[in-house]
Amino acid sequence: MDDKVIKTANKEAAQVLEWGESRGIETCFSRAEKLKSCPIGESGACCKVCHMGPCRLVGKNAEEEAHGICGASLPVVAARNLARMVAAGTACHGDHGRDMVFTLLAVAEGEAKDFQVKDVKKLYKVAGILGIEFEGRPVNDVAKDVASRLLEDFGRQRGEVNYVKRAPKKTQERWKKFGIVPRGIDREVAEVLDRTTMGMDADADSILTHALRAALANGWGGSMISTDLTDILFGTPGPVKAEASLGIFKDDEVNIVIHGHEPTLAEMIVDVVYEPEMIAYAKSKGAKGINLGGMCCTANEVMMRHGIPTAGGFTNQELGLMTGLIEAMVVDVQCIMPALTQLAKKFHTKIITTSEKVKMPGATHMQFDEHRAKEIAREIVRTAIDNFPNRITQRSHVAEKFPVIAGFSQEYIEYMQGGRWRASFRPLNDAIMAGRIRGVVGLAGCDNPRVPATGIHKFLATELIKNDVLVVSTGCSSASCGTAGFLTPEMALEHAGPGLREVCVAIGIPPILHLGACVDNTRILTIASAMADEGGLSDEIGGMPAVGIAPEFITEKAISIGCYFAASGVPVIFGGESPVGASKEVTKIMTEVWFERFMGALHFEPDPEKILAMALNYIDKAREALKLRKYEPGKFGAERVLMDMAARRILEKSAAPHAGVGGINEAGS
Ligand code: NFS
Repeated sequence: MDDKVIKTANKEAAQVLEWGESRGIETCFSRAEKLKSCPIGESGACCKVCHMGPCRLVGKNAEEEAHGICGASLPVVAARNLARMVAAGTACHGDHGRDMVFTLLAVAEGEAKDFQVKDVKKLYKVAGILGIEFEGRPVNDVAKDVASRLLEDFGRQRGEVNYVKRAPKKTQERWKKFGIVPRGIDREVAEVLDRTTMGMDADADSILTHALRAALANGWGGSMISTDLTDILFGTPGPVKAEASLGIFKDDEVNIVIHGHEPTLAEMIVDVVYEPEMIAYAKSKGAKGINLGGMCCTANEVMMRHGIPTAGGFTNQELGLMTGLIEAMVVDVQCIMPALTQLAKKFHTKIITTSEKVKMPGATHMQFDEHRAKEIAREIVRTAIDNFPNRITQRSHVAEKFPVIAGFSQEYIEYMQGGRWRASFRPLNDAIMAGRIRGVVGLAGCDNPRVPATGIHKFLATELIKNDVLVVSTGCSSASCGTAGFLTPEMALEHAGPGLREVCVAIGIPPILHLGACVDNTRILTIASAMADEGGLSDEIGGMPAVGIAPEFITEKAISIGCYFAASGVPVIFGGESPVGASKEVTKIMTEVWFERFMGALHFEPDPEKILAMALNYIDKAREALKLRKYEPGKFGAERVLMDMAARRILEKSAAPHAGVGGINEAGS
């Protein structure tokens, strides 16, 4: 294996990296090589919660014998470390959800004139879930009530987070039994920090149980709120064509990258770059036009709704900058490498920060405010255009880019299985029962420079679909699959097993469905709940032939996501070394004990082949427990015939219920 392949499995990324390395430019890849991680901290055996330490709980019998100065055991220290990661991840997604609530509230109160409720149908759906009357009422009144009700989820001290009731009854019963129904998002985060400080909870199981409660406050709270309100404000996604690669930048146009997570400013920038005056302004500076691209989860948000191309996930952010073609990288929140501003000094790129919560020395700060959204978006785009004459790089290092089909919301997946009038999960459940589809895997999470970045995603994506496993992807995993050219219907013909291929061809979908950003992992929760309601499989989320995999995880957010899936009943496998690997007891709680209580688990497994084997084993075991037909490639049981596209079009002449639905749309149409 040569050097570039070891660092990143993405050919275009390797090309840029090679160019940068020949000029001595530092990136996360070179830093990952230089900075060896501390094995004590890496495995969760280091306690830093007070100033008697840090205490390092190491030694031959550390599990039983090692203690911190206060007496905390290794399992307690490891459990505390994991719980604090969950709290941070929940806080991060929770804050994102809160910002979406404030935006909806500002829109409903007429204070954010540049936005409006785009998906009234989804607003009514959410109002219905929350028990808010919507019929015959002005849209903004309903929106105000929805926003106000969801805002209560953050500060509630007693009771339950609103969306808990969306889970299947049996799943809720398990949560009640073990005391992990989340009350308020902020309360659960605060309690993790409280419980895990020095001299508090000294029982690893108790600490981890509360970590699950905080994680559920993310999955069925912060993140789910974020997904719903983003759909309400900007439209529920339906299939859309786009492109993915570092090759999306154009030599003769002003290139702007929107990077981060919150879609509010990004939505405005999408509007503004198409304004004739703005294009004329770009031409006045010598450019042929304006080219907008995305990075990380902001990319996923605007790709899902507008077909804006993505330059890739987390590890591509520095490489994008190194193309020398970007006039402005506009960042909002989360997963923004502090290295960007140092690197930008070597090029003409302006790093523009836009959030109070993310400031960087060396960046230009242009504070976003939803009350003056378009005005600020125009200022940002003009700043990028003004920078075009400063560009030194003449030509892109990378030419190749890949087509992508994105935009699979729960609403669209339901629609595609029966049309407007018969939308349901019946065909998917039937296909699983008959063994055409072996099971479902959520392939999610970050791409990591400590492994051949994006490579494990690519390996698992191809192997899973080869094994007739339907893959749904989110976050940087979607970027990894997209920049590899995997998010197309052709992927089914070339790589999927016979059963999955047949289903994909019948419905006209790729075998890997791009569900959106990391907060949109909650779409998987609501899809799994709908499948449980549909019948024929498990009557709760637990026990479904479904697994979550985050093969290159990096962030605390990913840990929080892994925990809310585990608590909801999904076995989850993370790649890389376990952040609590030092403690056998903690490992056992997260795998065996959680499986017994919730039918979910959180494993850490560095070997991609083993990850695959574990996932297939979980799926087959679930099939067996549900007494489903034994999976055999190419051999299926009887099932209902899926409607093909042609038949569905005859049935439906009326307008599609969701943006982009009714066939695959070209970007922007
Ligand atoms: Ni998810 Fe999205 Fe990517 Fe990881 Fe970061 S961008 S929120 S955390 S690195 S998948």
